[in-house]
Amino acid sequence: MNAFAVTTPKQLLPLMNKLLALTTLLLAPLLLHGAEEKPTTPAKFNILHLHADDHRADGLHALGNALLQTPNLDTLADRGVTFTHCYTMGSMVGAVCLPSRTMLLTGKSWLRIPNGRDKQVDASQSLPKVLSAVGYETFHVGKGGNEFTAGLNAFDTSLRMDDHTVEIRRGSSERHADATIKYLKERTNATKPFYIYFAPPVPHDPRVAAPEFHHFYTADKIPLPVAFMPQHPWDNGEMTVRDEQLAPWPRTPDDTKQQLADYYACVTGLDHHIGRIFEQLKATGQWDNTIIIFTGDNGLSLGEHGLFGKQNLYEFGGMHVPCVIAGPGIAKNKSDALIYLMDLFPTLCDFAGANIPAGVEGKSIVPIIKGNGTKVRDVLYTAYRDCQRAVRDERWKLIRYPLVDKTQLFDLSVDPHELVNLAEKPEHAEKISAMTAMLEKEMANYADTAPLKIANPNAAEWFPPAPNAKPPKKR
Ligand SMILES: [Ca+2]
Repeated sequence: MNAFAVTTPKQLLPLMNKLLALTTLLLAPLLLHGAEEKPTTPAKFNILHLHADDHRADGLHALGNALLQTPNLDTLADRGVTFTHCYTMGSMVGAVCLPSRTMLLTGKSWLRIPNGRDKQVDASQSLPKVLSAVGYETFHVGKGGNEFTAGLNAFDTSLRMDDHTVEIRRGSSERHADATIKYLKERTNATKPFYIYFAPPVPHDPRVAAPEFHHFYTADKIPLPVAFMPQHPWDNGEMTVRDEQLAPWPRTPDDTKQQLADYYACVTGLDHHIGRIFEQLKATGQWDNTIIIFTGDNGLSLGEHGLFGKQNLYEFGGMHVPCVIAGPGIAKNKSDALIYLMDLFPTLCDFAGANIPAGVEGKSIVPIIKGNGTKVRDVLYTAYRDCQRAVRDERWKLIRYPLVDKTQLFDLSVDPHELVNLAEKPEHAEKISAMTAMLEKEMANYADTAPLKIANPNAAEWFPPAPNAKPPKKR
């Protein structure tokens, strides 16, 4: 059966009306004789959304990291659509997770969800509510901190596991998978389709997995990232945020390799336990009936450009995330369309046959998944607080740092790791003007009024804190 044959209400309406008329006609004699047959509703596919925490866009073997061992999640890329250019739009706080998750569950852009926190964001039209209204049973298991609480409360069941200590975190993937498997086992006779939002705090730091997963990776065998630098070339406005303090300054090759090894161990552990969920789906006959989505809430730098956090706009950095969608009726494909995580909101509505609520700004990527389109927007903008703004098209990318009056221009077609700043070359002045205008237009579209130039910019040069200095105050 084709997944989309049952999920496009406009096309289906005439057919459904005909079917209803036919059913009524056929059942009329039975009903007259007191028979108990009831008209059945069309079957819908289950939705399993696997949403990892701080998962890099290249964070699977199938997504380009040859060292990583992720055999289970790789099967999704082997049979579904891989979106290579998916992003979260931006963040007004260091915890990029928070607005990212709120945008996902509301379908709205970063500045239209106040600061992403529960009390200021309306959850009445959140994704679980919308899917529930068209007959889905909704289940969430995941972290409770830095989350859109009202959105989580909108699920029929929401299990929060706050895995703050290192020892508890070691078993996080396993416990989240256990809870999901238990849910699947206990609903074997359920008549409703499910929407599962599986969102464990992995591979977010602390980067600890069960020992068997750490054995897969030896630090000295891991190459340094292509864009490794001991220090970012200037103050990007968020140099000492919590995540950046996870590694010493200047960044060292040994420490960076160890952090990569630990991160990879967590990813492989997550993949292993997701494999157990897949087995359970197969055991209960749901595998062929379930659309599976794998994404991350935000990306992460791991030594690139001297950074270790998600508070930056580099491609191998904070906003770029993995996105793979597989399931019934979805053919294997790869798309470089510029998409946002919030596009999943209307996409899931289309899968489920739900109307998209007013105010949703994401765009359904179902046409791309179906092979009926190649893109949903021409350019993509990302933002971090008031200190970084970026815009990219298929080839060019501009990053602007207003607080220190710095600009970067990259030709991503030849420089995917963003190593050669063309903004320093006068022949690119025209391109910078065009990209700046493009950025201003996107900012206006998303109600972003932050200035791209300020009157008295700070000095760009940056000096790391002394090794034993007190951690800087949180802003
Ligand atoms: Ca995160």
